[in-house]
Amino acid sequence: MTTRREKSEQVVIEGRVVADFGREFLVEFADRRQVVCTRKGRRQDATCGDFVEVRLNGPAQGSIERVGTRRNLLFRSDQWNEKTLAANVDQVVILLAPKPPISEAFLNMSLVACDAARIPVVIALNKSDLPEHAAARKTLVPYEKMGYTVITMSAKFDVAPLLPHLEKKTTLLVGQSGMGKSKTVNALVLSDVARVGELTTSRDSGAHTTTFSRFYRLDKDTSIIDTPGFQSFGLFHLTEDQIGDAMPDFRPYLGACKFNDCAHLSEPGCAIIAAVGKGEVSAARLSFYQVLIEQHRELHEQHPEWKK
Ligand SMILES: Nc1nc2c(ncn2[C@@H]2O[C@H](COP(=O)(O)OP(=O)(O)O)[C@@H](O)[C@H]2O)c(=O)[nH]1
Ligand SMILES: [Mg+2]
Ligand SMILES: [Zn+2]
Repeated sequence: MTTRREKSEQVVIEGRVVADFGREFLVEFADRRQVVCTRKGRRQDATCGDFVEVRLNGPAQGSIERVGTRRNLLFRSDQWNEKTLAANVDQVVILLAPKPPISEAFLNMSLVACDAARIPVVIALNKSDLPEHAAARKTLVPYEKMGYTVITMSAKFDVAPLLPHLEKKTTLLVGQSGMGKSKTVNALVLSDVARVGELTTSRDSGAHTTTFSRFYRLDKDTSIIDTPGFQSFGLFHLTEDQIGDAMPDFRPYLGACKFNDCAHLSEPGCAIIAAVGKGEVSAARLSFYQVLIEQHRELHEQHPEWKK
């Protein structure tokens, strides 16, 4: 048993969470030493990218005593739970591919999540070596017009287009399973550290997965976080207003609707519906937003225990 006196002599070291296994965390110290840590009684309040204070219980074992204030936090949520992806990142790269095909719903939801968390985004279309690539690239032109940076790359043959965007930043890589996130990390780290195309053992999911967020250092000031594959970027935690505010193409018109509480669904005098009529906002984006708001209302009605 540890006496009180011994406890006060144990060292507290500052580090950064480099892997979030759910119950356990891998924390890296300034000297690059990594230690497996627990966080007793407060599950889920530490995540990849967090700056933490660790009390060492052994040479490679510790417990997280304190989680530092976060600059930002990206997570997704549905009616049942919230899943943190990472904290303290400089930007998010949303990785897409021509195959499996681009899900614009996933892209739009990721864009809203990042904007609501005030995290800049780069949209990267991977697998530029595939013949389906040119058609997929065309679907991203409207996003470029909204002001998003769009790049094309191939994790298999050429990650160079991504490099200038990563420099001196902590980047969180998100995307549906099979887009090439792990392959991209391996190309950047120049050794196979991330698990590519790994099949889960669980039969019902059946998807290629990385099962937890993991932080990789590319150089002193540059790092990238690989995230687990997930199919939907749930936005249950946002209010309807936050969703509208997180759409940069809507922003110039917000506040110009006839009704102050306009939800831009079918209200008369809606400035966003009018902007779609004039071709200034895309009908597809309005439709994405309206479907999202309708689903959102339905879910919140079924789960009134959640504060909106
Ligand atoms: N042709 C081609 N295949 C790729 C490319 N990047 C990844 N892949 C393949 O796509 C599959 C999924 O890659 P993975 O990195 O596991 O995707 P993740 O689920 O997003 O981490 C693997 O079979 C990769 O070899 C690419 O640039 N071109
Ligand atoms: Mg992966
Ligand atoms: Zn409106």
